[in-house]
Amino acid sequence: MNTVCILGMGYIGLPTAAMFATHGVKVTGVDINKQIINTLQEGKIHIYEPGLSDLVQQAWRSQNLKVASTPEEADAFIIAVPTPFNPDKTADMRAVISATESLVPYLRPGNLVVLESTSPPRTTVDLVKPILERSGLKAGIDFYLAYTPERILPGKMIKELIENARVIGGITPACAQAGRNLYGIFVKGEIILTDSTTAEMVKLMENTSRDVNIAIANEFARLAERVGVNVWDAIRIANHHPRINILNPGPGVGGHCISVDPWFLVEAAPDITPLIHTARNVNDDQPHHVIQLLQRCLSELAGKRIAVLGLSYKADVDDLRESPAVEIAQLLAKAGAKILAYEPYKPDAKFLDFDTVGSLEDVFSAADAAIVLVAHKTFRALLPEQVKKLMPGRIIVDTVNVLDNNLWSQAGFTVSKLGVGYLSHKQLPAS
Ligand code: SAJ
Repeated sequence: MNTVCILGMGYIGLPTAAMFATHGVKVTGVDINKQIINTLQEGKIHIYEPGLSDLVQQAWRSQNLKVASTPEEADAFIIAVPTPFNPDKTADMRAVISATESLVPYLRPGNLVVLESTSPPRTTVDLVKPILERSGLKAGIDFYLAYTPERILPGKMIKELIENARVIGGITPACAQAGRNLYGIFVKGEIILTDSTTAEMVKLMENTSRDVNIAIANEFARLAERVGVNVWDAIRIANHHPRINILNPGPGVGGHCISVDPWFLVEAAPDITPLIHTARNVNDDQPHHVIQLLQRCLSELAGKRIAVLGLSYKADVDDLRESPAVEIAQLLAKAGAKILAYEPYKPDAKFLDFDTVGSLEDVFSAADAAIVLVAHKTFRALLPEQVKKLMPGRIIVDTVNVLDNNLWSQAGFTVSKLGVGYLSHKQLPAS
């Protein structure tokens, strides 16, 4: 495989394109968004991900990468476009459909087409295959067709792209093998071949399993608050058990994967997925739980000036999609609080319903209270003496367990932590 055309230059398509280009493959990166194409052509990238900028620079220097607004002929096509959900939580497959349609005129016998977008079970055979066959070519006979889910973790993408095990599901064994020939160019992790529907399920099962496990951690946090226990201590102790690995509670589950993918399984079979559905609801409800926590500390939200620390969906990434932190800031603003929010990885992000600032100094400057919503490095490093000089108020709420309660209490702050019961929270009166 000497040439690859990748549709979608987002969080997955761009690093994949750069990876192939730096491994000697001629790559055309396609995106329908002109702004993304312009940014890339200027030698910049539109995504923050450690190491990605260097990798893309290397790809440009290799002269194997080019970007364009429309596809062109290639040995292999990779579809890496978003699959968000509709307001009714059903999968929005419009981008997959139009990307697949756009490559039909360029499809030639012997080509390989790979879908990477997270998709409901059977998408490759029931949706993508019939569209591609409009070319007059037969999938599995005239061209190869496969599904390979991306499983890289934002924040560690480059390493995981190379080292993670890769699942490749073909609509025939030969299609899976063709996928192996392509991804074997840079993947060092094990390549596991299967059929396309199994590969789709594997991806959805992984993210759903994580969602359900986070939901139980969030429920444990609520229980701990009720019975007067510190859930973070309890989880640490429980995880000493050789077969237990409880995840962390937090302000909710965000991002474009874990908070979305379980719905694809619920959509596929609503009558037999009550656990998945409930876990989604528990995690979706967590921002409201955080609001209650704040309400207990401040008694009244209306008129209070609150410094919101972090807006991204998780620590040390710049991605604000489906972020519970953004939802919490919006809910607080709706309750009449005056919000100043600071997101160190996207200091220029603007929102309609609350204000943002570009520095720690500004976010604390007039606040009655602060709330940490994301465990960014900057917030982990906060010291009470520093914040004392910046913030007039002395209330701080920690939803991600980054503050040392003793240290902050000794410095004169009232610290409230998600998952820590009032009985073990001497400074807080019971609500
Ligand atoms: N979260 C918790 N508690 C935890 C772990 C995470 O509340 O113990 C929250 C995070 O703060 C965040 C959300 O869950 O809001 C999701 O974060 P994450 O780090 O668990 O996952 P993502 O969405 O960044 O990436 C996931 C990964 N999937 C799994 O770990 C099974 C990644 O490997 C996938 O490639 C990615 O989804 C994807 O693209 O599907």
